Parts: sequence; structure tokens; C-alpha cells
Amino acid sequence: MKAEDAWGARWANCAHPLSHQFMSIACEKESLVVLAADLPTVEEIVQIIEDVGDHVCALKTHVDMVEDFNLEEWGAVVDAARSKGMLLFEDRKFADIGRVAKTQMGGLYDIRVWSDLVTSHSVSGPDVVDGIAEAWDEVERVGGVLLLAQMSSSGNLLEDSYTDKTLEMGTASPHVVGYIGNGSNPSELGILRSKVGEGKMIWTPGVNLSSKEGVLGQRYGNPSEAVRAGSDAIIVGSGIHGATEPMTAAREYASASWVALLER
Ligand code: S5P
Repeated sequence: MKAEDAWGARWANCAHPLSHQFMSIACEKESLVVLAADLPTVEEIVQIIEDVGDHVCALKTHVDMVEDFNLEEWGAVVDAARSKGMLLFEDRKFADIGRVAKTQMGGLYDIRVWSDLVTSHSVSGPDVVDGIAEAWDEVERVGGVLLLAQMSSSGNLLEDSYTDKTLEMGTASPHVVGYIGNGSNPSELGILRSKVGEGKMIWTPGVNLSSKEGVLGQRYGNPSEAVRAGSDAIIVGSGIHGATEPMTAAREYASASWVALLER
């Protein structure tokens, strides 16, 4: 299916090149799944990419939880993801001043050289996004930022006024490809979509096909409902890597999300 037909107004209005890349991959794979590969070793991450990569559009990592990380070994993850046609998305949740965020894009993990997307909080103001963008500039790469507009964790402090200011910040920045929204609550998500409009993506964690509640305050909602409420990508961790058959699970999430997009 052609991306403009599947995505409609979103395709026409999202300006950032990474959003088009994501939407094209989604159409090739018939999937809106982003895998949260919260696994402790390089080997396990490479293995899950090989198992489920055909049904997943982007690999979301927390590089600082990888016990045996070094940049050379990490090349295996990058190569595996690229060979499966996935985007690389480091969920770093930057939250510092611009200068520090810029240097944190380098350092031990050198996120700027391999990531296509990163998350950032908006709490420190707009310069955090500019710092991230400057880091990509320096290595002559194009990347996109997803700002946390909502969270899925219970008791989080991202209230409506914070969300609104985050959207203002995102609207003003060409580097912001979209927002993280709360996938566990379709009505909150619908409101977020109406505020965001068509020009930015909303990606949602906090989705699971079976369990209602996760550990340590994580909340879950149904992935199809999240997409129908306006989510453009479902971020799935334990629902896939914790399943007895990750491949089968990935296919189920892919199909649930794709069907919901076409219904939308
Ligand atoms: O509000 C949020 C934002 C994020 S990025 N809630 C989240 O859970 N996440 C991330 O999504 C979190 O860091 C984790 O990697 C993933 C959810 O994993 P799951 O195992 O609960 O599906």
C-alpha cells in the first residue's frame, strides 16, 4: 500500500524526513511496532532483532542498561537493525541544559553516530533540543527528537499545562519529529492528538495485548485502541521480548496496529 494512502493527512503534513521514513517502513512491513529492546546484553538484542525485525519498524534502546556495552560490539546491533530496515531510536530521555545534552550525545555511547531518533524531556526548555540537533550536525547526520508530552507511569507529573507547553516547544522546532504519548489511556491520547494536529507524530508506550498492569507502576492499554485514538507507533517491550514466542507476538502487534491504522 502506498504510504500517502495509508497515512493520509499525516503523510502530507509531517515535515520531518524521519517521519516519512518511519511511515514508509510501516507500509512495507504493515506494522506500526517499535520494539523496546530492554535486554541486558548485545547478544540478546541482536537475537531479538533477528527474531522479530521483519515485523518491527524501529528498535528502541536504553543503551545505558546494556551490561557489556562497548561501541565496537554495539556495531552488531546497528548492523542487525539496519539489515532488517529498522530505524535506531535511543530512549535517552535527555533533560539537561543544551550544552550538556550535546555532549551526552557523544561520550562513551556516542549516540549521535548511530541513532536516528532520541527522546527528550522538555522540562529544561527548548535548548535541550538544539543541543541534541547540534550533536547530529557535527557528525553530519540527520536525526529527530521525540518530546515526552505524556507518560504511561502512574503518578507522573506531566499535567495538562506541562503537556501544552511541550507541544508549543515542539511546534516551534524543526528537529522535533513528534511526541511520546500515553498509550494506556485512549481518551487522554485522543485529546493529545486533537492538540497536536496532523503535523507531528505521536508514539505510545504503555501498550500490551494481554496484561492490564505492568510492574512498578507501568500502566497498559490496548494497542489497537491507542492507534485509533491517534497514535502513530506502538512501543512494545515485554509484550514481545517477554513472550514465549516473540516472533508470533510481534506479528500480532504488527497486525493489530496496522489494521487499526487502516480503520482510522
Ligand atoms: O511514559 C513512558 C515513556 C517511555 S519511552 N513509558 C514507557 O514505558 N516508556 C518506555 O517504553 C520504557 O522506557 C520502556 O522501554 C518501554 C515500555 O516497555 P514495556 O515492557 O512496559 O512494554
